[in-house]
Amino acid sequence: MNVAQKLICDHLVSGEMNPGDEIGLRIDQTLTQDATGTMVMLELEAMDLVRAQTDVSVQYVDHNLLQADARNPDDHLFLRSAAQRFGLWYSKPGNGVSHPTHQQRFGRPGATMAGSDSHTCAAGAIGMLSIGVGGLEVAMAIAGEPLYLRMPEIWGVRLTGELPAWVSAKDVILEMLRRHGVKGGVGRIIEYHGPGLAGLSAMDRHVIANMGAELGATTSVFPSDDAVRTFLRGEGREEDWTEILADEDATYDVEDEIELSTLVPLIAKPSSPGNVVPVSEVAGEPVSQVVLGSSANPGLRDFAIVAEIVRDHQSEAELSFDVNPSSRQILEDLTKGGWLFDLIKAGARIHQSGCMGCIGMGQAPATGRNSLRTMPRNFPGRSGTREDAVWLCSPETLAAAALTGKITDPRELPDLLDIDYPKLQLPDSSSVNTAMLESPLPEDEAQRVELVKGPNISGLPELDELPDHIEAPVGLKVGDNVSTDEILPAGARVLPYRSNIEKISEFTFAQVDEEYAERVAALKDGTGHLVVGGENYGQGSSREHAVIAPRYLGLRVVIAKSFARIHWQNLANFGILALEFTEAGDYDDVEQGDTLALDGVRDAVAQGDRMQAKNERSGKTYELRHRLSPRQVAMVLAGGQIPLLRDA
Ligand code: MIC
Repeated sequence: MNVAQKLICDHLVSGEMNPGDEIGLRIDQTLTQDATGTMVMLELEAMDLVRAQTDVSVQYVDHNLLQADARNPDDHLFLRSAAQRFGLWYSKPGNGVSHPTHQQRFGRPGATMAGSDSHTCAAGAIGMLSIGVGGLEVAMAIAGEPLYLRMPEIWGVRLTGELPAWVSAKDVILEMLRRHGVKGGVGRIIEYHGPGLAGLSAMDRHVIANMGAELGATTSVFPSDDAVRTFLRGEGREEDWTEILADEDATYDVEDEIELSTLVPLIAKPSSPGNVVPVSEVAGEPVSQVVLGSSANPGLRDFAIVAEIVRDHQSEAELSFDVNPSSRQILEDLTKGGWLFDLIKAGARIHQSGCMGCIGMGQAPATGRNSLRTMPRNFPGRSGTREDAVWLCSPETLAAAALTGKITDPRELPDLLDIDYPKLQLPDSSSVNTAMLESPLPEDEAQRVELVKGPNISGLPELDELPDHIEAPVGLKVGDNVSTDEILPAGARVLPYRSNIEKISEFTFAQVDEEYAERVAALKDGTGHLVVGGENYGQGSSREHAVIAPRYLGLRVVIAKSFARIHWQNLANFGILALEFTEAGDYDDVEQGDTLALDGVRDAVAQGDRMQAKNERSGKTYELRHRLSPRQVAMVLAGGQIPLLRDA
């Protein structure tokens, strides 16, 4: 078996490991962050959960960090009280980005994890099977229920050779995106193997595993080998290491190879992680901001390399050089190693540990100006600037731009500025800092904790069952690869309403069509509405708000050419019927505003996978299909997982 199969086999509680079949997995650990966690905690409350059933569950606060008013701090207090009430660890605001912090403090080779963040897959770096899902699925996992998913194909990517100077792990995952695009990983687990692994540390692997989410993959997996052991030893947790390697004769459903020595510095152009080109092709573009940090380049190495490149130089005068340390541990190590000094001296603005600009929580770029970031995503408007131009690159490429004020191939730095590629000397062990981590309360104390709810925290909306006859207008028609950042925007203006569905629903699709929310709200208590989408509808984040908010506005059916995995699961969890066109051309026939009629919906969903929709304007009938499992059919019919549980 390969590593992914071993991890699945060890945790399989239902189904067979045949690609496409629904399987159930026992979940050992969960990760929630604040922007999705408030919903998860409300869901646990709705389920009357007594205590978390997992080995380890951690509630992080890393996204909604700016405290422009009382909303975010109120949510922090709510999350702390919920973590105490349900027996979770609590990682305080400023302690760090969930993914690297989890890898440093809690990750364990061989364990499974479900996380309400699409980049949960990063933990695959240390031989975990770690999957990003919607909040409700994490709530179920905390309650001890299995995680259900379709058995993915295993995509073996053999790495050979060594990375050349000025090229690093980020360029490996950008190469994957250059080759395969944002849909390339759908329905697959990416497993990295081969001799090239020897030169990649556990944090380098985190960079690669993390952005498997951008390929649409179910998760990414690395073996647990010596590099993982070295990492855990450095974190003072060598006893958590176990070796997990693919068998010598392991095979993969799909095979690919990257010879690392042939890679060049790469960059994803605005506004998709799939728009990857060599840096040299776009060199000379003016840059007004660079932002270093996030779960996509979180390691000490990623900050130290930039510090050493910019050492004794100044960042370009007009440019804003923003640095978001990924965790307090890393901040402590950057300080001890003197790297923080180099960054500050070169003109960096040092922000608190957390996601910050990655999710548009501050650091919005100026209008029409290029911003280079080491982050994982650059979907339109995600930065908080409506018409933004965000590029994704490695720390080396970022450092070159910081010094020159232009996109610059970092391999030019020796000639341009007499800077050689630094040979980093990193400490063997990291500064283990647990000052901002609170452990679960003992059960008797936990039971006495009251949830602290500020005025911004509202309950979950009532969800009624799926109607049998739907005759409703297409409230919006969108194209291919629409991301959840477009469905329910990020940014400092919207994020503080993550615990208030009524309010956040006003921002639904605002990035695409500012009038959508008002238009469809008028139909909410009448016909409701449908949305029509292209390929890979709902790519990107795990935020279930991108489903709950439009559902609150009366969305009952989405018809698309195809769906992204997490969003598709979220739609079912909240009782929205996800249907796919089966015939080319039907998508083109639909116009926004057309009324579609679907008859006998309940029987059609329950008894098969086909149904029809008639377009009253064009007179055309579309043949549609759903891919729901019987388990999902039951929840869609009931109006969602919560009413299904309540009625059980
Ligand atoms: C993201 O990177 O898009 C986020 C913000 O971390 C999301 C979660 C969210 O929307 O809260 C994700 O990746 O799932």
